[in-house]
Amino acid sequence: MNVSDDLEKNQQPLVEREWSRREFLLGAGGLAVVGVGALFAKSPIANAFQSLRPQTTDQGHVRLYQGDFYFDPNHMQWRVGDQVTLHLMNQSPNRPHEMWIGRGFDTTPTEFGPIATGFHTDFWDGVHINILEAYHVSNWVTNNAIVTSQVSPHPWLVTGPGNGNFSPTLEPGGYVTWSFTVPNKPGRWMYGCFVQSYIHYDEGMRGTIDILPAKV
Ligand SMILES: [Cu+2]
Repeated sequence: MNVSDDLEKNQQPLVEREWSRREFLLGAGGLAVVGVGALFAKSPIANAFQSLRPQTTDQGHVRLYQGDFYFDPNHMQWRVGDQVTLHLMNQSPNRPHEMWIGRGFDTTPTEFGPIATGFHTDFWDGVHINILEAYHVSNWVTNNAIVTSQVSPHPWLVTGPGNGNFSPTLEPGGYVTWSFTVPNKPGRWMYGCFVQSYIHYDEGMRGTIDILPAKV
């Protein structure tokens, strides 16, 4: 018997043990999932769970990450009247990103046809915001939002209408935090980044926010 045969012989049971253990774990896991699923499907808890699920809202501190080219998460659910403190962080190592919230598109004609360059309706119109934190901000257009408090200094703040929609633009590694009360604008809204016109948005820097009516 040579050395390699001997090794093979010694290792064989080990491999088998590993395999069977993995198989056991997978099998047990599968069974557990099926078991819980079956239990839920039959129990009234399933119905309660389903009816509760659409009610889940992002409130309090909400974290939203920007990257090349995505928002994480790309869906949020807010409720009218809730207090939200939004932390927006640009995790890109080398690209600036912005964040608009709106509905409908404004388009610009190009040689390839019209492209969307921003949202037509600005979600932030008339909304009171408190700017709590700002780090490595290129600029922050406030448009028709009402800034009730802000950090200082704030040379990056571009106040008043006529400069585009409400949108902070963050440098790589930058972040901002602002708080607001979710305005009475229920329904589906979109968020997105329109840096380089439509390119970031088209590459995936977009998401949706469902705003639920106020709790009665
Ligand atoms: Cu972007």
